[in-house]
Amino acid sequence: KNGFLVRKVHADPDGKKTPRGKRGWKTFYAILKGLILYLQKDEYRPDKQLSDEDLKNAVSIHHSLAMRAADYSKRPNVFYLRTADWRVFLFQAPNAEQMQSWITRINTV
Ligand code: I3P
Repeated sequence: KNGFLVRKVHADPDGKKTPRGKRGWKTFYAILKGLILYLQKDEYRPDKQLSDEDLKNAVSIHHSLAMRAADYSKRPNVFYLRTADWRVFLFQAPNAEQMQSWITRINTV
């Protein structure tokens, strides 16, 4: 599965609150491949190698949990992703259907 997602980093490993200055929303082209959610700055091109930045932004979804961010009302179609190392991301999908589809895909791998 792939598509555009807007990401906010909410908590760093061990659930530590992400410091100010690093909590802004940023658009990525997301690609879910196996147990890795790749977040690229540009749209995917098969010929293009992943940059260091792309690898740094990749998230392991092994033992992670996605759920609708029912308590977050500033933006629509937002879901939480809590990773195995207790990082927390918010992701905004383009619409409700895409949001649900990402949640289902992440939770059923
Ligand atoms: C953050 C940015 C986010 C905001 C966050 C700010 O600043 O303005 O949009 O989250 O608020 O800290 P920065 O880009 O300097 O990190 P919201 O959009 O959810 O308000 P927060 O610290 O209350 O999460």
